Amino acid sequence: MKRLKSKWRIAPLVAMMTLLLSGCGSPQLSALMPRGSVASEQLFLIKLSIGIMGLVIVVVAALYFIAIIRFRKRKGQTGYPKQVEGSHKLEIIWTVIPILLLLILAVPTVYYTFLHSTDLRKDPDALQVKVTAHQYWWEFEYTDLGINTAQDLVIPQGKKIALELESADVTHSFWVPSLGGKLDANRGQVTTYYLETDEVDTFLGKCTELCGASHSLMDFKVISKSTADFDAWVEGKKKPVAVAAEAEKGKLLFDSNCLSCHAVEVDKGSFGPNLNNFANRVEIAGVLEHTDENLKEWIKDPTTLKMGNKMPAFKDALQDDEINEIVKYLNSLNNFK
Ligand code: HEC
Ligand SMILES: [Cu+2]
Repeated sequence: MKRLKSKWRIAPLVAMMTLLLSGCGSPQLSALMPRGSVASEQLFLIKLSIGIMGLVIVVVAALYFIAIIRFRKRKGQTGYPKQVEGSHKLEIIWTVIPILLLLILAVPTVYYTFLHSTDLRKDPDALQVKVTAHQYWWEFEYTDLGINTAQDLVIPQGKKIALELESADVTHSFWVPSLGGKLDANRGQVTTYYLETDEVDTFLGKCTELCGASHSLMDFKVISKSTADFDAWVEGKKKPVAVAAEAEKGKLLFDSNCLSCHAVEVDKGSFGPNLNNFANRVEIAGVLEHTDENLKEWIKDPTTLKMGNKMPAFKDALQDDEINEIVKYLNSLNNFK
């Protein structure tokens, strides 16, 4: 009775774990809920290898229990049981079956590994994007379109995105769980890879190579749009930057304090993220909700929000009202109103 009771004590724990674990995974950030062809094919490989390994475990465990139950020493039994050493039949069976299983695993794995690293940089039907990883942000350069942006990778639905990855400093790793991955971004060495999705949504991306103090905050978004919306986005990005009258003061302050690190023209790269059309950035620095308050906090002291990042603090260099003016200017950078 006592033993039974203690067993039941585990029940709430199991129920809690079930609840907790069933909450795991969001459709924007889960390799188990693929939303594009690469991720689906990768999930197929995961299922295939788990299936084969599960089968091996079940068969081996069953044989093990059959052996210890059926062939255990019985009462009155003496001498050695029949020896199977050197049995050709058995040796062929336990050599051929694993070879076959490994072949079933290896053929699709090798096939998809090579397929997914196809270099599409010369493919005229693919959208060309050069990805540069920085501590701790992502730069996206649309080499054919003359667009340089950061944190938000906007892509057209149903088109292959040819990615060319590199790093500006240490090794990072590019991963969009719902769409596929991962792939290292190294300094001085280009790696290639592609992604595609038929859906319109915002997917979450992560750096998955420990790259420094704010590694876990090195997030980005992949925003897929319909072809028409994507074309409109390209057009909007390329419109010349118009400065509203109420943002003039902020622009002057920005030009003298920030322009050395942040390009605002659409096609320029810079030491920090390009801030063209910054008002449309989903989050600030990839991780902070995009509000005026957070933007002010960021400018005042970025390192408390993202440890070790390379933007200097302006809490001593600029007055609060100057920072307010700059925020007004950044909010005015919007061609999509
Ligand atoms: C020394 C170079 C440097 C200067 C000067 C600088 N920044 Fe930055 N800034 C950076 C870097 C690097 C990042 C990326 C930080 C990260 O996420 O790791 C950044 C990020 C940002 C972001 C977030 C961008 C995004 O994509 O979400 C904003 C907004 C920003 N800076 C505003 C400013 C403003 C306003 C000024 C001037 C008052 C300024 N910065 C001055 C280097 C600089
Ligand atoms: Cu990183």
